[in-house]
Amino acid sequence: MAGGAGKTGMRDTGAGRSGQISTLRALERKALWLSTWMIHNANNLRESRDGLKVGGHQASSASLATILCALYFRILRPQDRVAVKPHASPVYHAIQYLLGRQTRAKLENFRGFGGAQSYPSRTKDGGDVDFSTGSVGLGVAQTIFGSLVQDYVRAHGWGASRPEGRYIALAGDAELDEGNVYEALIEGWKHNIRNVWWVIDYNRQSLDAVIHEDLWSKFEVMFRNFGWDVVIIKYGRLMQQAFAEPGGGYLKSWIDTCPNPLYSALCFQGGAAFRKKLIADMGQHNDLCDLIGRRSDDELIALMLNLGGHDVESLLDAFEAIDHDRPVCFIAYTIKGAGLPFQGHKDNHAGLMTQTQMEQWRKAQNVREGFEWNAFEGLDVSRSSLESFLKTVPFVQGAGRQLHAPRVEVPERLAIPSASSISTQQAFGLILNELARGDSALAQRIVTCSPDVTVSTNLGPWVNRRGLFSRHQVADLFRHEKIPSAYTWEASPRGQHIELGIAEMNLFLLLSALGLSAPLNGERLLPVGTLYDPFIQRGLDALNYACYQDARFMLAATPSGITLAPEGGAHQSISTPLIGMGQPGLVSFEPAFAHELAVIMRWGFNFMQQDDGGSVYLRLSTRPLEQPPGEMLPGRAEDIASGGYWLREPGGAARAIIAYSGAVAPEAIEAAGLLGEDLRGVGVLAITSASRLYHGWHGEQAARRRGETSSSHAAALLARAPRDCTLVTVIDGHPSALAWLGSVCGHRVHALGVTQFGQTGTIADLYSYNGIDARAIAAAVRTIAPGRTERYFD
Ligand SMILES: Cc1ncc(C[n+]2csc(CCOP(=O)(O)OP(=O)(O)O)c2C)c(N)n1
Ligand SMILES: [Mg+2]
Repeated sequence: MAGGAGKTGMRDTGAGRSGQISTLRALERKALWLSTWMIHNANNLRESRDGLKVGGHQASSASLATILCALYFRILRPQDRVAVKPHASPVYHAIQYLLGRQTRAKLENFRGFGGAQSYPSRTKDGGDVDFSTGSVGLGVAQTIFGSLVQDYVRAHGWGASRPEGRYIALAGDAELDEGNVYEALIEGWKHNIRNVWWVIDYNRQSLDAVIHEDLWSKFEVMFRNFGWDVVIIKYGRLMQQAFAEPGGGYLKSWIDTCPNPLYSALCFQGGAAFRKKLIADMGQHNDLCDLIGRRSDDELIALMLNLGGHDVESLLDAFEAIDHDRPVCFIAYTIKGAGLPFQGHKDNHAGLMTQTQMEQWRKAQNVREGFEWNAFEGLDVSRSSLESFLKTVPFVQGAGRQLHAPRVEVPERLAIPSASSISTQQAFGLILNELARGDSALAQRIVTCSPDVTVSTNLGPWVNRRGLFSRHQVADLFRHEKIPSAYTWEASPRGQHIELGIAEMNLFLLLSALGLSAPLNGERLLPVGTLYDPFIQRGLDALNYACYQDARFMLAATPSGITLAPEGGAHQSISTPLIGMGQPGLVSFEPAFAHELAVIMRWGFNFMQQDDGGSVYLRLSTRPLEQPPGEMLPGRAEDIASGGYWLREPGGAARAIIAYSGAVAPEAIEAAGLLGEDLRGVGVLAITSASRLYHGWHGEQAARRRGETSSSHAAALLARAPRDCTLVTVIDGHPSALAWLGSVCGHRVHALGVTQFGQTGTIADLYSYNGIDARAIAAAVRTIAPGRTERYFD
């Protein structure tokens, strides 16, 4: 066995084992009770406050309750990392409560402000949520990348003193409709992943309805195809015992061939309905009729509900049998809503028990009124044995499960590429190359990754020096054959670049996993990912997901805008500056010059490590620009990092200022020159980060509303422009990204930018076509600052 995750538990088959099973069954009942009560309680509160009643996912929770109990109370170790299907959040919280890891107050306030979250959230629910979930499919796929990062960390010689963990996803069956799951599966296979378990809650229901027949067989083939083991947990102990009785074979084949919707409907209808149907279909088999006849309606429905995923013993057997580190997919058969009045009903996703049903359910659970939150109420296992069992649960042994890693020292400054004409994309490659040449702590902890655009985003020099990561040595055959190539493509466990296939979703999930390495592995990594800017939109939900989890990474998106001119409309990005501003957890920058980028990257590596920091998005260009001569002025680096600086201060009598971002710098400067002969003192404001400026200004307004004094960088910059001058903004992106600047000090604005799908052409063609060339900028100034400037615009 290669991995340290190893066996999951001691396989005890004697009296100890049966005691354990009955304790687990009691806990399972309690977890289910608490989850339904929590939802009922929350909905009553909501209804009285807002008139809103929403589904609380009682059915989804019931579906997964046994599986979660088997895992959390017995199988999981503190080092294991789990993504729980979003709609099982109530039962997840109930289990944490039983383990003493969740407070009653939070449960009472489930779905309320500051209460336990509707979907498990690592930032809001705290320590034991390893991966947030909510947007289905992402948490599942995240486990693949989490395990890859664990391998990366250990291959680099870090964290060896800690036991290796498993990365486990509890997935709904309909989650596997999400394409990103398969993208991740392919990537996982390429990277030879280990220590991953996916447990599929195969309740054959999604939100709207009962799903297609035989999906399991497709899953099975697919997972095996990608090198996974597949374990099907279909029949519980009661079923297995019944199958061994005379006539049991007929029962088994009836179950196996029963269509999903029918099985679900019969579960909803109950034991009598099952009896009727079984006799109608198989009444000619006397021994089967006897088998059924020996059971009351209650016993018959208990038997038919005893699918593998509802039988803790069968689940433990399946989990404990795994003694290797290969990835495993468990397909656990369940009934959505099992045990509750709407079990199996196709509409049960948002189903809620009525007051009367809840009352009956409470009595059936032996829970006295007023004792609903009591963890030990109404169980047939003594409080003391439950308490001593809970104390020995492996998952809660040891210190907290969230780890910490020291800060990685970032040098005082990053070397600025010296070329006189260079693009920000080239500068990015050179800055990383310079880091790669040295052996600073920063260089050691940087991990780069890219979805098949490593070379075309200028990561090549870094990869040449630092190598590709793979758990096994892989030689560069071209090099071996002495075929000249600019790039070394050699992989080893020491490599610092993770090469991905094209799927951008995977890039963001990997960045998310790398960016959580400090809390999950106790080892800080500083991930840098590259992609083409327009394709951020392809992975946007995963980017949002990474930020929601507070993963920390740096994203270099290049080329961007229409400035990639001849590449054409399909590769041009227009609205990404707005994503950069609108995405919480992400700070975006769009520098024009190499020295700005060096300052921003340095700032970014620090920001990624601050408790109140976040991730960084660099929107970079392939357009080489003449670099401004001379040294940076004092204070300039701070201004660049804060979002902007005056490239040319406005004169006291200035009637116009031009604010630009990124690759259109030469046009802004040229326009100011054109205007300068007649309009005196036109200022040029370099916006390095609209997002930093905006958030600073927004924060200032919020502070003022609270009665605090505050000032923002945007306000400080714009206060230097005369009050009545006009502001022309220009960006190779959506104009609204900068248009708001006028509101800071009340300047009139004319916002230029790109609002339509692009064209191919030269930069000059496209800037002119979209009205962001020097002429158009100057013309915009003319419309809002009329004066003697007309002669330039004929
Ligand atoms: C990306 C995304 N799309 C849609 C939804 C809305 N949604 C929530 S649950 C669900 C179906 C879940 O079915 P399954 O995964 O089988 O879980 P079950 O309800 O059976 O527990 C859908 C479509 C979502 N949460 N995320
Ligand atoms: Mg389902």
